Amino acid sequence: MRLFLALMPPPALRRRLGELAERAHARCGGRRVPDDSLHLTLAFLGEVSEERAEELSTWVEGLDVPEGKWRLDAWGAFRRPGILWVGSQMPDRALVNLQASLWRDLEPQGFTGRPSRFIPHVTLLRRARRLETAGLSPPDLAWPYRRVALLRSFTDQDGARYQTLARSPLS
Ligand code: 2AM
Repeated sequence: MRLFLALMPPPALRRRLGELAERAHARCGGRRVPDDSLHLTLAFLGEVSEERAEELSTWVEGLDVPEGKWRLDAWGAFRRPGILWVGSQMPDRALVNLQASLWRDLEPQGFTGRPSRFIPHVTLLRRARRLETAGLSPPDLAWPYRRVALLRSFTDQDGARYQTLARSPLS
């Protein structure tokens, strides 16, 4: 199964992110990520066996995640796959530290997908027709977080769907 670690937004923020996705979609087209699927990826783990997934769940359930607040104040894009995202002008130090601490545990477990540069972002649109955000008012949202989720990604007729396998305890 395909697994990744992420932060999932609290419900009120999820709605606000959904509104941003709606505005971005009206301007840029493409496939809007459904509200239920909005997330911040901290580590993409790729294909993992069921046994490995159980070990990862146990590890996640024992993680001590410091709580934090991420400020989202910028639009951004990854040109090649046509991804439009919301994130921050400067990578948030606490999130960068959290991502690094997760990879410090994952690498000795044999996971090799650590990106050379971590750009914290929430994907709102995939395969956007245009990636022009100049006409959109800048985002100004705060994301309070306390725990990390281990998610399974699978595809159905509506595109990618996610299932939560485990969550770290509340800090
Ligand atoms: P995203 O955060 O930019 O959308 C689940 O598939 C999540 O893991 C996606 O949201 C995606 O990033 C990220 N992801 C998917 N495939 C990936 C890959 N090959 N390398 C890195 N991240 C990937």
